[in-house]
Amino acid sequence: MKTRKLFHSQLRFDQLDEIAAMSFLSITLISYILCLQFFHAEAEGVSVDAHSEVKEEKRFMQYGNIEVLEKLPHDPSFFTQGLALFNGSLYEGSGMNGQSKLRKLDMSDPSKPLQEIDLPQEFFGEGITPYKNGLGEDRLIQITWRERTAFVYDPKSFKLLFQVKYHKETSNGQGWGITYDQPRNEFIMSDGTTNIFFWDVGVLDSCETSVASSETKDANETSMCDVVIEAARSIDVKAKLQQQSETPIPVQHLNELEFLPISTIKGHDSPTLLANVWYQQYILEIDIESGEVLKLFNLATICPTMTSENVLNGISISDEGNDILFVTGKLWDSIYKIRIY
Ligand SMILES: [Ca+2]
Repeated sequence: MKTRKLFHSQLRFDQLDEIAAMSFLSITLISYILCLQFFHAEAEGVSVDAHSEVKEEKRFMQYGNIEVLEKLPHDPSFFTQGLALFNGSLYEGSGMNGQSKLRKLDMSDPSKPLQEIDLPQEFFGEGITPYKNGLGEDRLIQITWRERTAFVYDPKSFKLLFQVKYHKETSNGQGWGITYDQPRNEFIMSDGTTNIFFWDVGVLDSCETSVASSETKDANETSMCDVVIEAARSIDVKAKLQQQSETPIPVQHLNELEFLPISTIKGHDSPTLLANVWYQQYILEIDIESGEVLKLFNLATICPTMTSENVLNGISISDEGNDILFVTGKLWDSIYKIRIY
């Protein structure tokens, strides 16, 4: 946490001066993206379709659009780390030691929780996602930042079923975002680097079975399962921009994730991954096979002025269509329902 806060401070300092910020960011993807957006508006017209005659490796990232459909209230004290829809309701996880929670939101007023559970003080909550266990039962998992521990809940009863201590799951041992690819029964996880990891949900079934069969002496005691999770595969996320060289640019600090069953890109038949990037005001649509950034959605019009750590950090699909999302951020006072296209 300390390291992270120091890094935040560095970024905030740099962001005080626009020129300095542009200079600082020039070594990262966002500089290229912002420069392109600022100086080359015509780039927005470039699409994969427009280059359909060009070979696959020559494709460039597209620029998508957003339409704000609704502005809903959000708890401005909530340090949002994960947002996910289950059974018509939004679930939200928060971070910070001593303030990490899982909530089921009241959809008539999402600033209020219908149900809530706290993580112990020593855990810094991160991403959340619903999934189905091997018996087809609904579960919800919440990962943690550096504690290599996940919490598994029954999303209906809000009961904590068990904890998982995991190992070797990411490049740096950290957990940032998580989402669920149901057709492949895989978790998709970020760790704040350029890497995205995929691991078999079935790993947790043996945990759940062993927990269910064991007799817990104390009803208040949570069962713990210890597993080694080997990522089934991983991808490096990179973007190829129109004005740049042939070498794709790696995208660092991938954070909150959302699996998108149907791509927003016409003719792209595979599911994609949505990710927001720490301290940036956009969402990326990523090819889950190659790691290629297919599309960028600029959310600057709804992101509040960055004053501290109040960054964009919550993406969930809705039940109103694949292209309708809920988005929010750390300490934001609003959740937005948006359409992406
Ligand atoms: Ca999400």
